[in-house]
Amino acid sequence: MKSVRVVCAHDCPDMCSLIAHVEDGKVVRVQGDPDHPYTAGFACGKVNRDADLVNSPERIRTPLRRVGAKGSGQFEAIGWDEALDEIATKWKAIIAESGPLALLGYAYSAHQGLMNRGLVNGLFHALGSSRLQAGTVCDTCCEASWDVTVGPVGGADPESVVHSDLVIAWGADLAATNVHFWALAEEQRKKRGVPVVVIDPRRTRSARAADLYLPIRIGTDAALALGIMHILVRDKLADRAYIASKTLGFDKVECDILPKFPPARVAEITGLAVQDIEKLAGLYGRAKAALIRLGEGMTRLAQGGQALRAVTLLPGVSGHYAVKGGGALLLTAASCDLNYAAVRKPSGPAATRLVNHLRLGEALLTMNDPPLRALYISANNPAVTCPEVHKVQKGLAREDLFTVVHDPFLTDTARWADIVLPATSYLETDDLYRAYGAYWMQWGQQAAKPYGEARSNFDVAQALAERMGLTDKIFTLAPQQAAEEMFKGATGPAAAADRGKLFAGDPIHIAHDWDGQPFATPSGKLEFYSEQLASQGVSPVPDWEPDPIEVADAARWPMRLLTAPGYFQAHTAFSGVGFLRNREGKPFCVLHPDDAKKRGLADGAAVRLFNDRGEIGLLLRVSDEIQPGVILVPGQRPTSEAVSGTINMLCSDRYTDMGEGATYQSTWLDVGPWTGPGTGAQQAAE
Ligand SMILES: Nc1nc2c(c(=O)[nH]1)N[C@H]1C(S)=C(S)[C@@H](COP(=O)(O)OP(=O)(O)OC[C@H]3O[C@@H](n4cnc5c(=O)[nH]c(N)nc54)[C@H](O)[C@@H]3O)O[C@H]1N2
Ligand SMILES: Nc1nc2c(c(=O)[nH]1)N[C@H]1C(S)=C(S)[C@@H](COP(=O)(O)OP(=O)(O)OC[C@H]3O[C@@H](n4cnc5c(=O)[nH]c(N)nc54)[C@H](O)[C@@H]3O)O[C@H]1N2
Ligand code: SF4
Ligand SMILES: [Mo]
Repeated sequence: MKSVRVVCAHDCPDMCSLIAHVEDGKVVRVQGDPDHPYTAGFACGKVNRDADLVNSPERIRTPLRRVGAKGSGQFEAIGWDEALDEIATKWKAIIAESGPLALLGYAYSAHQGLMNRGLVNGLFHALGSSRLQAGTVCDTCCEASWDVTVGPVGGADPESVVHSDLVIAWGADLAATNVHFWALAEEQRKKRGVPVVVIDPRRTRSARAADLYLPIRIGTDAALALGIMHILVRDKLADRAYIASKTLGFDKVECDILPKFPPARVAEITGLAVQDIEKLAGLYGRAKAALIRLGEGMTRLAQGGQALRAVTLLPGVSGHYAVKGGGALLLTAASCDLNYAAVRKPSGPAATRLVNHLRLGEALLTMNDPPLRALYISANNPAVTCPEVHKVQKGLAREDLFTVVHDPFLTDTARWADIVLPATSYLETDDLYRAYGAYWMQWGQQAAKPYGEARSNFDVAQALAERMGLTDKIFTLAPQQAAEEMFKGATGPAAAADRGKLFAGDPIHIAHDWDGQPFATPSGKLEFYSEQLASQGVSPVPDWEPDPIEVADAARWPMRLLTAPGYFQAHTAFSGVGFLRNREGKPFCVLHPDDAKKRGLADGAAVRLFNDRGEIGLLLRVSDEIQPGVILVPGQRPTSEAVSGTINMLCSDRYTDMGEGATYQSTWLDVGPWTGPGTGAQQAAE
């Protein structure tokens, strides 16, 4: 048995260094690297099972060609050359007739490696095809909000929490999505008595462990943040020197906005107790180095940008942005200045037609001049994870659409494909990684032989580039040589990395030696007033107002959707592991006991969730971890696992106020007994 140091490629801020134990070219166990300071010797509950993921008997072994009707899931095995030739022939014919805009490459984040993620995009960039405006299903709202406020620059180093005297998890279930930061925060709490506050509509695992938990009403975070500012000003806890030297426009907020948010009104809006709001403001105002971990949870709704922006401004009022261990952390990646374009944009037009990631269905159904005729999906499962899934399915069902899916598994999306290609996982390919929630960079080498005939994203992008006649050098380089290209023109700590050590597998710390949080806004300051927002027609100062469409929906439907990460499933990426599927349980929703009682719904029964967009069937869990009026649906699960359907069938593809992101939680619905095939008792017994 040998041990290979690898890097976790799953979509997660921690980017763990891992040790893969390998026997006869097969990974038999994966564990956290004890010699990586942030990973600290442990992986999460999901990745501890990654040996089961890479060796899953559910993986695809060979390329497949559709033989049945679209979506029937009937395929025949074919060879790689046959598959790649067929793809290239089709693409060339489509380009000849309709131009390259008729092609769409759709690849996002399930492989965090910069090569395996980047080169697929590089292929479509060089082909001049329509391009994916990627990430709108995920982080573009929070990123746009952070960028107009702080600028495109990383936030606090999570490891600086050793200097913090207060930690606030705001819209982030750290015990699920950021376990290494959570472990560090817990350690500070135990060792130094640093209080941990959780602000979340769900009493999550993190919330249950917190010193103070605020069960905030969904979509009201801006009001709470402004209420805290109101109290800080009232109690003379605002850092006036910091505000004067490092921020822009606070006077306007103080005059026009804060008077609207006294504690009593904030309590009314947020559903929180006045005492809790006062307690939080007192804790925050008196702390010397409070660290806010900003989660994306608060941004997954119509006014999500305003929510995150208001919270991001808080350390500007307290002055904690100046202090080690204080400030805010959303993402860190913007401060890793590698030359990404070397891989992602080798050649091709600078601008092209864009397809918003969350409106794939709409694009497939309505785009014209030219219509989308070929779709290549790599490392995504939009038939489950995109809102308005019905539209996505209708688009994928088009007979005149040539769809290729590259994935280790025959996903819901792959079932619609004309050609399916088997993909390797991170354990079967080389790549360069940099974390998006910590300041680390690392090379991960291939640990195992590919499963069956699986090939990596990088490899397939090169093979297709060759067949399409692309001559950019990047399509001929080995992964390490391609990674070297990213250092040309790079700046900052990443550029200064010792590449000998890097490519030998050593983790490289790439934290900047900042004296306080830098601001990369047009003014160079933390912007309480944003001219950029004003020019987009968005309130340039933070504010909270009810969203008119949400108000109208709330008048028609009794319940609001709360979406949260799964503990043992992350989207559908681990659905090939039976153990984890069972740990997570069959796809379920959670109702407060009052709501369940009102409808005569019992714990364990199959229930019907419905709105104007359709209906789905899930199993019911009754729990007071959420407030009445809310239906929690954790994760997005494949349709085959559920009583019926998947949650995104009920979610609209409306955009957020900033960054054109997804608004899953601006979804209203109702719930009742399941009346379709399969009864609650049968489902629960399965
Ligand atoms: N209702 C609702 N919907 C949501 C969210 C929500 O909160 N609520 N969250 C959204 C968010 S944040 C995100 S990021 C998206 C995620 O959306 P997706 O990216 O579509 O998520 P996954 O289900 O993880 O799909 C990833 C696919 O990549 C495959 N894969 C893994 N590794 C590789 C590889 O190396 N190569 C290739 N080719 N394939 C690979 C996996 O098998 C899996 O099928 O979902 C969004 N959807
Ligand atoms: N185990 C696990 N880990 C994951 C993932 C996963 O699915 N499972 N997904 C990965 C991906 S792709 C991403 S983008 C990250 C996302 O990770 P996070 O940034 O943590 O974001 P979310 O998972 O969307 O939601 C986090 C929390 O926000 C809460 N929330 C929802 N609405 C509101 C609100 O209006 N206000 C407040 N204050 N809180 C709210 C939810 O209840 C949830 O507990 O996690 C990554 N890590
Ligand atoms: S915590 Fe995140 S980075 Fe670490 S092993 Fe789990 S998924 Fe991978
Ligand atoms: Mo995400």
